[in-house]
Amino acid sequence: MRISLVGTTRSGKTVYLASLLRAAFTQDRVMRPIKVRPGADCEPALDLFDSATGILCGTMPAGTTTLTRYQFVADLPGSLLAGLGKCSLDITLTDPPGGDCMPPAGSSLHPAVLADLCEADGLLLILPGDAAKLPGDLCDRLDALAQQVAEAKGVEPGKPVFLRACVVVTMAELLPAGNGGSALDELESKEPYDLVVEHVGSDLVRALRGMVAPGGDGYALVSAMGFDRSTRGVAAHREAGDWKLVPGPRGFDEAWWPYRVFEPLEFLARGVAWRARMAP
Ligand SMILES: Nc1nc2c(ncn2[C@@H]2O[C@H](COP(=O)(O)OP(=O)(O)O)[C@@H](O)[C@H]2O)c(=O)[nH]1
Ligand SMILES: [Mg+2]
Repeated sequence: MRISLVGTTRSGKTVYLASLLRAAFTQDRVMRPIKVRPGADCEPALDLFDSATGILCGTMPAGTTTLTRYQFVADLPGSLLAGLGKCSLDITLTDPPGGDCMPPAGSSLHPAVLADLCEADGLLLILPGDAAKLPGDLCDRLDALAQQVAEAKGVEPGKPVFLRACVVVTMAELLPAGNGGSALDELESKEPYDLVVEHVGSDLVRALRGMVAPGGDGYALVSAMGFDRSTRGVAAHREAGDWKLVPGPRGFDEAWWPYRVFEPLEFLARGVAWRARMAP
């Protein structure tokens, strides 16, 4: 199954991918670990794999002036108990120069981004949990994307263009308003769907549902930078508008506690996701 990853500039795409590549190496034992690896011979993905820890700690790779196409493979293990077979996802992110793979309505998608979307069975839409990074015209951008994909694929208006689509709010640790409890406990006490609607509005849900068959829409809250294990609060620190992880004396592997980063992949692959996965 092929997945196309999209999101506006600064929505957290690169950092989320870095977290997926790095998460299989954390100290946390997970029952059925999912592994995400660079696609065969994909130089940009291999570079991202090598610099993943630095990226999570706030060292961003230099922006490129050329189109960069990243390919990854996610291996999902099977489960005899749940009657699930193994499966794998081919995940692609095409970063046009300037970085906007989801331009405002009225401007066309980059042809390479459109080509990827037309090949994809699933859409992974990254949205930033940091409201300052959320564009006001998100819904128009998603409608415009759907329309261009439908046109290019020759799909009738109103018919689904993807098998599944998942809205992924990353930096989700920033969503809880913090009324006394820890950010983690507050986040866990709410339904992802409700928080997504609160954060981006129900118009976006309507736009998403228009792209898939009934039941094909999913909602996930993830955090690449995650939580502080001892305080259960936000782990990242803000520096001049950007967030950085500072691992401290225990080192990166001991300190890093990402939040539910694999859930969107489970949903896209299988149409269901167990909330127990990667739960801190
Ligand atoms: N607090 C927090 N900030 C994040 C997280 N992921 C990304 N960010 C912030 O968002 C910025 C943009 O992320 P990036 O992945 O470069 O966005 P892209 O343009 O979509 O690739 C980063 O520099 C971080 O400051 C996260 O999980 N938590
Ligand atoms: Mg990026």
